[in-house]
Amino acid sequence: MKKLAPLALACATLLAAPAWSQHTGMNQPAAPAAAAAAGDNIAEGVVRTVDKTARKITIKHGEIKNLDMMPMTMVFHVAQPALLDKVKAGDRIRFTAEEIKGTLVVQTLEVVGK
Ligand SMILES: [Cu+2]
Repeated sequence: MKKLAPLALACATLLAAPAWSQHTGMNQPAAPAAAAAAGDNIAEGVVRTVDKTARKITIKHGEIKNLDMMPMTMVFHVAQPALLDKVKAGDRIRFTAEEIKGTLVVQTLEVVGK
């Protein structure tokens, strides 16, 4: 028991130190991130196809943080059909998407390059 006591103390110190440093480390970037929450949800992609009749758009997109999605090519629905009027295949876009009742829906869309 005499040998265990200092060991336990050392372990407690080792565990406590990273826990504290991680905690403060995470808190510092969290504050500005929360303020720019909307900006963080903006994803980038390239339009592959536009289907105005079905109100769908196929986007080769980068990471979508709010959907926890890795880069891929996939079909999205659009919240407003008018969003599809300003894009065509090949356009580079910035967009936001949300999952609504199991369907991924583009909420906003902005062309950043042709
Ligand atoms: Cu995807």
